[in-house]
Amino acid sequence: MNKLIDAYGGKLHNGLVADPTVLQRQMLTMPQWTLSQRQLCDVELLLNGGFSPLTGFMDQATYDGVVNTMRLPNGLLWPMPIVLDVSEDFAESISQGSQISLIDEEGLPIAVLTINDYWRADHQHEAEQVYGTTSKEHRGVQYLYDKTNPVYLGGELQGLRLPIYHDFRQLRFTPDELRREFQHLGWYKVVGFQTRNPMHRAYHEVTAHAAKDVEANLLIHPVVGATMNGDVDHYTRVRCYKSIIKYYPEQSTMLSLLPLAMRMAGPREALWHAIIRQNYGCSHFIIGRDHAGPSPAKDGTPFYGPYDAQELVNQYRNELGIQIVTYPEMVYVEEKAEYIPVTETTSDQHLLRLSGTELRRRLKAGLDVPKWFSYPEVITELRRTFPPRYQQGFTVFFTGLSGAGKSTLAKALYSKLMETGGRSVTLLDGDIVRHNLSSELGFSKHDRDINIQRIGFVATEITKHHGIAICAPIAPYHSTRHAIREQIQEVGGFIEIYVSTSLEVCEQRDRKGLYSKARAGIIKDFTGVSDPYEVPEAPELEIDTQTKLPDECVQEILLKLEHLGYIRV
Ligand code: PPS
Repeated sequence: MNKLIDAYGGKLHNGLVADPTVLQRQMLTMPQWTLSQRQLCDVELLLNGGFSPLTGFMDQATYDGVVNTMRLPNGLLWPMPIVLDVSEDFAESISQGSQISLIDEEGLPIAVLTINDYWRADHQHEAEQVYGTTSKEHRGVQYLYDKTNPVYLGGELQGLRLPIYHDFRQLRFTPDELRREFQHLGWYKVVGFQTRNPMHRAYHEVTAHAAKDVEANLLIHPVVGATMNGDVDHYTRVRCYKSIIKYYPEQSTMLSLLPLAMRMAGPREALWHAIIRQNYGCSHFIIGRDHAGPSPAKDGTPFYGPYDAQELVNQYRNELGIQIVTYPEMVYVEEKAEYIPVTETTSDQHLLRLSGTELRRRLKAGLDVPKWFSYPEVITELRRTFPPRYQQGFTVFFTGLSGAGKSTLAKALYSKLMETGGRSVTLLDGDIVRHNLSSELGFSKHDRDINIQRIGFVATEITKHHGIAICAPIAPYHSTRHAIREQIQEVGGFIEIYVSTSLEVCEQRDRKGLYSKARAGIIKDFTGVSDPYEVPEAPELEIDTQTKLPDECVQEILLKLEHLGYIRV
């Protein structure tokens, strides 16, 4: 089984040209398509043989066959459509038979695609067939509807190079390299394990049991390609995987990273994962509970049954060149102080489980994670990435009219936090930003949006690195505020404070004389006078500087931050 053959017995595909120099020169005159992260992952697996027997993107007939019947034109099983999606505009520049250059985000040429087919995608039909639902609450479907381009291209690939990685190089093996490594180690039976999560004790139980049951070596083969929002980043996960290898019998287990972009398509995805693992040289593949299942719909209904993936793969097991090892959920039984398959538990036993949401809550609150759930090394790694709230970064975002008191409050808050010490605090006041970051911008909607996006970018970086950003622009538009809230909440806290001082009071104060100038028409597009201000709908705090002194307002903010857990007063 260690010969370099693909999942269906052919030669493992290698799509790289022997001498890239000539091709690279020709690419200069071709239309260029910048590959998204997902597309780059697909191209890599098409080129390195991970998607064998596929050697390029599917044409329409192949795509239709795969979407509707999970089969390639030659009858072989293949459950996932693999096409290159491009924009309408880009599609105007191509024709059948033409060649395009595929580049990565840094502009590095990766491959040439010779187009043999292109067509308008039917995303709804694809969602129904591949995901079994058209609900955008399914993360894979949401990606299809919101992030997948409308025109699909099919054609053959000629690869210049595989994408370059600088992280965990010693753990990145192509199918060819991994098979050679198995051969080198004398591993003739290898059971593969797929994961996109940090591995805790239950995962260890499943994998160790599987390896023992089928008398095989174990390959931990986590996906590290484009992941979905909210997943633990692969850097953290890989450090976790590295730390648990020592819990397996010595020299029994290997870790290798798979640059796959998951679709979260449950049963179909499980089948696809099995075929890919055979290409990577595994003889067996583990399918556990809810394999590749997305998070459930908002009302809690899961998109697939917990064992749907096992059922589908079992149905086709005779057609696969890899053997499937299925496992029920492993649960911790308190009385026995051990993990056992849920199917072997009795109703009088206490079963302990900890959901991902509960784990996140405990990490955020700095609470204990029980020993039965995970390993200390894994929890240490997770705590480094997800520190408790009071150690996380956050952004305090003041918004309100000119003269509302934003800068005064921002400065006072800055001083109070600096007085307490122990945190790095950055003040991004409206005027400071305009002077340093956005000096060329005016006050049109377009320019104001760019200004706020820049503030958002800087605040996101500060928040990500566990600092505190205090921003105080007018930020008059709801949609822009919302966009940066979403961006910042991915990496830490976002506390919006609406400084609701009325236009009349701001105008009376008129500290900088700008309102008089605006009324006289000397300043155009002035917020509140000749330009809109959209009042925030649900800020974390609303502060009225008309009824309180600045010191009182700052106390209110500090108490709110403490209440939310971001600081400890
Ligand atoms: S925005 O809309 O968020 O990009 O505005 P911001 O960067 O906060 O800049 C507001 C400061 O610029 C001065 N200024 C104006 N404000 C509003 N509208 C117009 N047309 C305008 N022209 C100049 C004003 O001093 C604002 O400062 P603050 O601190 O808000 O009073």
